[in-house]
Amino acid sequence: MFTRARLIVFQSKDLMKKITLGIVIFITLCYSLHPGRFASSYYTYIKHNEIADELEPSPNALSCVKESDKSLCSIIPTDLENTLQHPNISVTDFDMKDLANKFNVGVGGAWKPPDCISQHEVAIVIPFRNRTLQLQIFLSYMHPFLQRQLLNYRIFVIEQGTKGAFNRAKLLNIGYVEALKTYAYHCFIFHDVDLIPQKLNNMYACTHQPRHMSSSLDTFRYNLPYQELFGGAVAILKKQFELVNGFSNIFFGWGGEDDDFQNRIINRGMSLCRFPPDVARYTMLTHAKELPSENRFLNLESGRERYETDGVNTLKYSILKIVNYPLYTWILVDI
Ligand code: NGS
Repeated sequence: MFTRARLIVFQSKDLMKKITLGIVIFITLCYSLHPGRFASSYYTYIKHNEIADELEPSPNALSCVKESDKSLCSIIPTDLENTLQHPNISVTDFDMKDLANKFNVGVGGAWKPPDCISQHEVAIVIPFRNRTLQLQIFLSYMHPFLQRQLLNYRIFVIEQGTKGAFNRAKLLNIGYVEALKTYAYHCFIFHDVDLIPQKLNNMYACTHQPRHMSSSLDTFRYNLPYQELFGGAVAILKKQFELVNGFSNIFFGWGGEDDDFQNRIINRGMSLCRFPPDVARYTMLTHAKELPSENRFLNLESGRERYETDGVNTLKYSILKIVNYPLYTWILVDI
């Protein structure tokens, strides 16, 4: 009897050891598969009172002002009250038509302040396919939002015209190249169509270091899923994007391309920044989750070997159509 009891105690101890070992192996495996393992946290959190100093004005705007009778717009307008913004999720085609007139949006979705020279010359690039309603909600919300910030901006929607896996990163590279054909933008914002900023003081402009803009997302309960995340909406200066050779072109399907982009930036010795969480607040429009790509971890792991040989410098695509719609420039591409 005594021996049997000892045997049971021994066996359960052994079982506990095995369970503990299993848990340790599981955690180690999860960690090693997680994209965050390729980088520790390089983020600086900009404080509220530092935001104005951290914004990088466009040199072109600064030189334009010398030849103009207008003065520079302030780097952050003072009237960006901190109220929560709500997107109108039942926009109609009529609202869309009305918007361009009401907000004086120029053809192709471009606008600049009429009374002063904006210090921010920004191309907003949206990778797109099959999300028409979200695009309408986004545009109807964003034009008034961006105008309140007194930006010189234009919205470019880059649509993958071909079937097969979506290639977000390649569409963003195309947006960069095509936007520069229309104007010498100094700042690029790469932005998913389903993200709606909730704070007007979240400036859609570039900071000295590349910025992760959508770091406080309602679907993540305003927490980051992992510290290194650089997806959703990011702002980067043209010169920095050039330096990292843009995004990799080989990430077909969901996931990993944003982690690779972050690795490229860190590899070039830059650091990253974020606005305070109460400024960087976003709401995400609902949609079905995309199917993760099977190759994403392999592509990510071998990314470093391709920084120089896979990016804007090797980008190949053909334009199927370009239309300057009243609210955005639509570029349909075969990738
Ligand atoms: C990571 C993905 C990123 C993605 C992030 C957040 O796991 O591309 O989740 O996605 N990296 C890999 O798959 C290697 S989210 O939850 O916002 O859809 O951006």
